[in-house]
Amino acid sequence: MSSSVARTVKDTVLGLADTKKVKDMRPDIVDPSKDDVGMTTDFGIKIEDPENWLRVVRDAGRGPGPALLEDHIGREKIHRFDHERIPERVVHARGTGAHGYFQAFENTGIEKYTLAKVLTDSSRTTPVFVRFSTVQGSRGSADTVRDVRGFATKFYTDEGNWDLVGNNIPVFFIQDGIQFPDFVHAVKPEPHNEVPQGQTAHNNFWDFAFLQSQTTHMLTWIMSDRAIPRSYRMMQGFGVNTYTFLNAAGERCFVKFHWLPELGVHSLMWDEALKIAGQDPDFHRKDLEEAITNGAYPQWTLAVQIIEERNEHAFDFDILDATKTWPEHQVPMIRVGKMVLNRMVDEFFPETEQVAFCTSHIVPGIGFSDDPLLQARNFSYFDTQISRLGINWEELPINRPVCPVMNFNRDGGMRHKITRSTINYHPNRFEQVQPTPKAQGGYASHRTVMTGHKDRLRSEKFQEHYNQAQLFWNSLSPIEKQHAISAFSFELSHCDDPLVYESMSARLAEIDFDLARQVALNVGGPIPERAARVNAGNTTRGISQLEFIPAEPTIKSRRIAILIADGVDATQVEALRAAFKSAMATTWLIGPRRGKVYGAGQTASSSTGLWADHHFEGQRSTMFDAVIIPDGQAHVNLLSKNGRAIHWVREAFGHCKAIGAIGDAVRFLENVVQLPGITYAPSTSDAVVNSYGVVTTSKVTLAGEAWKLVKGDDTFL
Ligand code: HDD
Repeated sequence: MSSSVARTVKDTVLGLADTKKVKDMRPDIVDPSKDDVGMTTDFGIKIEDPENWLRVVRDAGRGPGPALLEDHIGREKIHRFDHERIPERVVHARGTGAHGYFQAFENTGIEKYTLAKVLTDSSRTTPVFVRFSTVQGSRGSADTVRDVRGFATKFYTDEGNWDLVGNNIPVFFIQDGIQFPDFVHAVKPEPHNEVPQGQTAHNNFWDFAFLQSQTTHMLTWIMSDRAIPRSYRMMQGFGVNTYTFLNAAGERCFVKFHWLPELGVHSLMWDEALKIAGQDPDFHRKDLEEAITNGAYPQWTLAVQIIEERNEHAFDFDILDATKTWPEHQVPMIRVGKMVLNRMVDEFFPETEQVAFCTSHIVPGIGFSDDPLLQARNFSYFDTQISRLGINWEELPINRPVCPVMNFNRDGGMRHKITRSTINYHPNRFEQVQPTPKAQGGYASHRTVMTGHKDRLRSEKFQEHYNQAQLFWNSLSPIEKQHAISAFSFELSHCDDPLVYESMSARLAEIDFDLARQVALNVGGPIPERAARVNAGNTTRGISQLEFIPAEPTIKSRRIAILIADGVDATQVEALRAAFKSAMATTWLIGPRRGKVYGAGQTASSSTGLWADHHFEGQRSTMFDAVIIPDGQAHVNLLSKNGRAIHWVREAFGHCKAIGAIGDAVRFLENVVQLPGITYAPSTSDAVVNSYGVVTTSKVTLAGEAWKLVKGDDTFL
């Protein structure tokens, strides 16, 4: 009964999410809450007893004897269980996904470059499925580890599936896909002991990183705050590789894809990320679910950078090199549409685990470039799906297109489709299943003249590995640089082979003298006397996270803790909750125990009281974006004697979170918690201001959303 009620609510809330894809999958959904059949085997017979194996009962007094292999019902159950696991993804094993839609903006002018209707037709809503992931760890690893995040989008367009398989970082470790197995072996847990999990902080990774100087630019990104996002909803996405657009006139240009999050780009602090990995390893997974379930649908703008064919060689880097960005001051962004995620999956395995992306899935108007990383990817993804899911993986509900599929590909393990025809080849005497001319939508590759000789090499510009690493470094704000220095130092401290940490810290002098010197000091590397190369101080846009603060900061979907103890001003707490709710933030009452906490004048015997969602130990400050302490003399006295409550606020301060206190609670902050740098508002006001934000009874401002980019005070952690 209760589950059917919950189900109805979910469907109503997500009514808007009925995209063509969601409808397409509906016949495959079974709903046990609406069951009128009862329990059956997989071959459909009704089961009488699922709890007792068929046994030999010798006589009434001695109880049952041997179990019989004959029990086909018991055997089927065990067989099915024994084979539940499939190989996890060889990289990006840990992830989560959601459904949504994409809609092109009007009048973007993008049809000048591409005939892809998904991008040009603003009247269309294209269903999407997005899977976010980490790279290094296995399926059960923690969400908040330092790592690149995968950002893979499947567009179910009317012209077929387009998979944009990107990351939250715009460049990659290597330039040529032939090195991918070596790179992945080096980054993954070491072969002799399978350590470490969810980390690059080990000898083999940094050994490879040093020996392959092409990784340098990527290293600066993954040691920055980008590699510890606050939420999947607060990260950029990048197609990384260079693709091509083809327009109706048959003209080609080069393109890079970008996702810009509506909420801005925000990160955790490293100490926070470490703690959350233990306190709640599913932090990002739950965050996405919480936002979507509460109707705070995450949203991104899709933007493209375009380089016309005639300008391919006009840059001092090779535009087909995946270790290089196209600096925004040289190649501007064109915003082409928005993506909204508005529906969680019904079941994780058939949707999120079985979704399978392929960079080779593109639609008319989009093409590949000669980027050697992309070319290798185009082979690798299809191939890996065969070992993960079998050759008919494209027939699985989550993977099949929403447009018609018709061809003579046949058979193979687990074929689902039944084709009614005497013909299974082309051409055939009945002219069944004809190709579509280009003018009517048939996919045609760009006609390109090719001459050359076979060789294994990279272009000269591919040999330059440090310019953009330095550009990235110079473009960070001072505090972001400090964070990156700490990150390099943490990682290299975990390498115990001096050959590794000494050579790698010396390499950093190619990027920046100060970076190299500070890291070397921290990790015991050779202290450089000068920079290995001149740093002219060039900077570019789109690097520092400070640039991604939304014009109108919002607390929509932010988690706000309200600390309470007996004697709290309960009316004020209710008012706070209502105010935050109307701003679409979630509030959580944290008290001395989960259960009833009584406000001033409330008693256990009356049916009043506030329900604390967690006790101080149950959810730490790390789980929240801001904390507010309401008024109430007795409650403040109790909090003042509670070491855990005091630590709660001090830790929030150390992680640069907005902290608010009202009335008597100001005394708690001032005299007991003793936070430095706080301007206490006049006693008549209900606001407390710290350098990280303003909290009032109706509003939390997260210091212009730059709140994580000031240096936290380590002494409070
Ligand atoms: Fe990859 C998975 C992103 C280079 C081979 N990759 C995978 C996923 C993402 C990326 C987001 C997870 C997809 C999902 O959620 O199912 N990969 C990238 C990016 C790259 C990149 C942005 C650089 C531009 N990858 C890359 C190379 C190769 C691969 C060079 C091989 C030559 N990637 C794979 C794979 C995976 C994969 C082994 C594992 C699971 C899967 O494909 O479906 O084939």
